[in-house]
Amino acid sequence: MTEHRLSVDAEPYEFEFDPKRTALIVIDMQRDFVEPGGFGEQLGNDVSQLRRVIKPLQNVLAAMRKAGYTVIHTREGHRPDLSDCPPSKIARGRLSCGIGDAGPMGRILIRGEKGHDIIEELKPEGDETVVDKPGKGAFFATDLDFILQNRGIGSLVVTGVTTEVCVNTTVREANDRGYECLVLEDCVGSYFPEFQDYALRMVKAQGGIFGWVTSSAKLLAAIEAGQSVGGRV
Ligand code: TIU
Repeated sequence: MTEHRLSVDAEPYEFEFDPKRTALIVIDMQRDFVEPGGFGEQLGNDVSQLRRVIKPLQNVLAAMRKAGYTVIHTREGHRPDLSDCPPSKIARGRLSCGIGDAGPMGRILIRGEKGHDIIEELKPEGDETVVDKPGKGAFFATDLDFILQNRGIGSLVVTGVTTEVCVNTTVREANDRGYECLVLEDCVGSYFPEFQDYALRMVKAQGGIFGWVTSSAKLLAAIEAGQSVGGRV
């Protein structure tokens, strides 16, 4: 297979990738994080802060689906018996209504409950992979690495929530495993504006210590200028 590389304007310098070996990863765009009544709100957060990523992420999803890229969604959550949830995670925050407890959208962060699922606007389509993860990082205690290896993926376009928690943890895990990560600044969101700023700066500092950062507009321009992936690896 001949390599067909695209380049996108990014920080700290241009990000080069082979579309056939690149996947879009959409992290934890679940009701429990972006709608009232879920885990995010129970932690004391204003969920409306995260909703600004929905529209640009819809555009990126549509363009990358159309061009034939691999698309992977993740969901943070646990088995109904909580056997995959560390007691320390359940206890954290001393919440009156926390992980496993009944909330307005079902049991909080429990697989199969309404709140745990991905929001309607960004629902997985067709054979897109959904990775259920018990931790903040998408590689911890999941088969994500195995799936990416089987598909020959070496680069990740990273989107989702929250920038400083699950996105940052996943980028660090991916980087240590040899993946090259491009984070889309308008497609990742934080409950805290200052954390958004610093979490992105942490990724791209020191010559791109964990990866690259760009905007969805710049990535879409690069994808449109290139050709479609033309079938998976
Ligand atoms: N609390 C917070 O900012 N995030 C999480 O608990 N999970 C994810 O980021 N997905």
